[in-house]
Amino acid sequence: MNLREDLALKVKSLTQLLANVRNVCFLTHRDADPDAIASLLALKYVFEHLKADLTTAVYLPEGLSRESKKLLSSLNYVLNPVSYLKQCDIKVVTDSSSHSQLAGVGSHDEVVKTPYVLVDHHEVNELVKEAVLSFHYPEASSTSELVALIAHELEVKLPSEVITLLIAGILYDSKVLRLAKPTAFEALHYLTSECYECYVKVLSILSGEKVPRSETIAILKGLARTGLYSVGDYLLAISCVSAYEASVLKHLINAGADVAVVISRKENSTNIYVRATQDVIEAVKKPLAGELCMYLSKALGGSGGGHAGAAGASLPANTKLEDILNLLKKFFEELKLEFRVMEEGRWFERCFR
Ligand SMILES: [Mn+2]
Repeated sequence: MNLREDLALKVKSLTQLLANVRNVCFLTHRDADPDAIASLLALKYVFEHLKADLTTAVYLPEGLSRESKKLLSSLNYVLNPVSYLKQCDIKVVTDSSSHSQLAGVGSHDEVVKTPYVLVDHHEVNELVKEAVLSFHYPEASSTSELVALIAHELEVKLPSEVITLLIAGILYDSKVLRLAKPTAFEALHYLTSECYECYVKVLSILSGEKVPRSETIAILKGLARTGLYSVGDYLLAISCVSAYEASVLKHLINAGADVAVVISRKENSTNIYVRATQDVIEAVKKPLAGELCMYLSKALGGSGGGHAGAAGASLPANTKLEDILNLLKKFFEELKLEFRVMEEGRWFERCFR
């Protein structure tokens, strides 16, 4: 029997089960990620839709993850979880694989013993054995896709915010489909045929918050001014901006630079920010960004340090361009990485006029 046939049978049992209950408690794992909260809320919608007089409560041990909070707030979804479960005829547990993930359940002993329905996709799951009904399909890439297929089987028409949540849950757990299984595509086919805009909305939420215009301008200016250097087989990008240095660095590294340096001239200091990729850090066997910042500040005065991949230095305001370039050259040559100019750019015009 394939997953869809098995699921169809279990959906029948679920409908029968629902006929005999009035109070349902919904639970998911601690620090609920988007798949956990999406599958929980969608299933709650399905239950309430099937039985209008149902009383439901949501319990989240240790609340929501950062991504889940962002997801719900971008959908203006107001969730009122309870801090204590008093009584339920049945529990519904989504996306959880062990008792410890549900630990900290603030509830009556009675609630702990209450029979539960499980919907989950974790390979190893100790909750399956005692469940009264378990939709346990390790061949699925997310719990959200299972809930979508349950809703489909029950012919429950989902509202757009629930569809959006489920798509987000599927994309989150499948790492934007890189780990997606056939059931994810089946579920997405169903969900996007119902609401294609929901998919577009999830993509925009996942691609991050809207970047303020001033930041976009700083990024584009920073990229336009970038100078490109080779250090051994690696690429070093240097730019200059007066704000949003971290965003410019991120874009330089995303564009393929192995080491990125952004200089920012402030009234009382010349600030240097450095990023280095794991590749180059491993090659030089040194906490590269931190050491470079320390090296510059020792030679020029000021202070500097940080991690292997990200660091900063604050140098004197009157620091000269030639000094920085000479020190960069020396630093990399001491690491046996030959320093060469590939394309000067015009970052220094902006920083050292
Ligand atoms: Mn999951």
